[in-house]
Amino acid sequence: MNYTSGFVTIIGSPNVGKSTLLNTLLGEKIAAVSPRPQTTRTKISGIITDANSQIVLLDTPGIQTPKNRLGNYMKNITDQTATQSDILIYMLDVSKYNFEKEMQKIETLKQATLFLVINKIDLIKKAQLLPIMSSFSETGKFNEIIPLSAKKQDGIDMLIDCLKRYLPQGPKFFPDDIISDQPERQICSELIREKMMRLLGDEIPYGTAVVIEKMEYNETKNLTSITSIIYCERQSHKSIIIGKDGAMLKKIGSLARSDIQKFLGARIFLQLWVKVSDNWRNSYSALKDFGYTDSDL
Ligand SMILES: Nc1nc2c(ncn2[C@@H]2O[C@H](COP(=O)(O)OP(=O)(O)OP(=O)(O)O)[C@@H](O)[C@H]2O)c(=O)[nH]1
Ligand SMILES: [Mg+2]
Repeated sequence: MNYTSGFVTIIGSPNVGKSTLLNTLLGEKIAAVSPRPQTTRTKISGIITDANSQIVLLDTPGIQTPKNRLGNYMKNITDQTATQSDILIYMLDVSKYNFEKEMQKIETLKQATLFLVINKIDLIKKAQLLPIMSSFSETGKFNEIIPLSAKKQDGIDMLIDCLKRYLPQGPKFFPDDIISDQPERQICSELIREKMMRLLGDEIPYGTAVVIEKMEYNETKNLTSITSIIYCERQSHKSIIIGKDGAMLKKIGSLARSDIQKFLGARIFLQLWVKVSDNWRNSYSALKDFGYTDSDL
């Protein structure tokens, strides 16, 4: 009785900290986070359950103008996810925002319940925050305005309390121990791709996609064997991803293995292969093969 539940979508410009917030709220790392914009490419779900409520959080790709078919997919998935939620969280980076530009984007939103999350408050002085909050509050657009630091885990409880107050009555959609309805394979591929966003320079990581070819659990050994293919757009990129004597690929693999091990709670044997797929970001069939599927591409 009186159970509340609902879908909460987080949107905002690239790099404001949406995926960091999802991971912090869950207390587990399932979403890729990097200092580069456009890290997230698809919808990532995280489920927070307690005795009285269930929040299904949806992290989305940062709002931007598409430059290719992958970009169209990212925009569509963000737009669709935003309209399907009970509560919409618009997030901005307090250290790097433009009031007029943010408000232009916010004016286009048609959500009944809209929260403004002002992230990265650890980067400014406390005294600076109040006038910023007032200026957004004066617009009358938001049901709640919540300042926080997703990275330093400051203000998180306040956000959860606010979300719970606005959730409609509803059923428990997922069992207690489920933290995401995302396939394990997809989360693993995101954790591998994240390492490239962090380790590789220039445009190279933006042209990579990661596909899990095989994932097999051996119970007697408590070992999961994963074979994964990294696709990139050029032969020269492949050489850089592999690195001198395979050093870069080794680094990507070892960091990814550590994250996947924590996520799956099993020992991991991770094999990575690198292949070239020319101009895949504009190829409908390659996008489909790599898991970026949307009817409106
Ligand atoms: N100082 C500080 N940095 C943060 C905070 N939250 C996130 N970051 C950093 O901001 C960068 C971007 O974080 P993400 O979570 O990947 O941002 P995002 O909004 O998901 O980005 P896209 O997926 O590209 O749209 C990373 O380097 C994070 O560590 C915060 O509260 N404080
Ligand atoms: Mg993200």
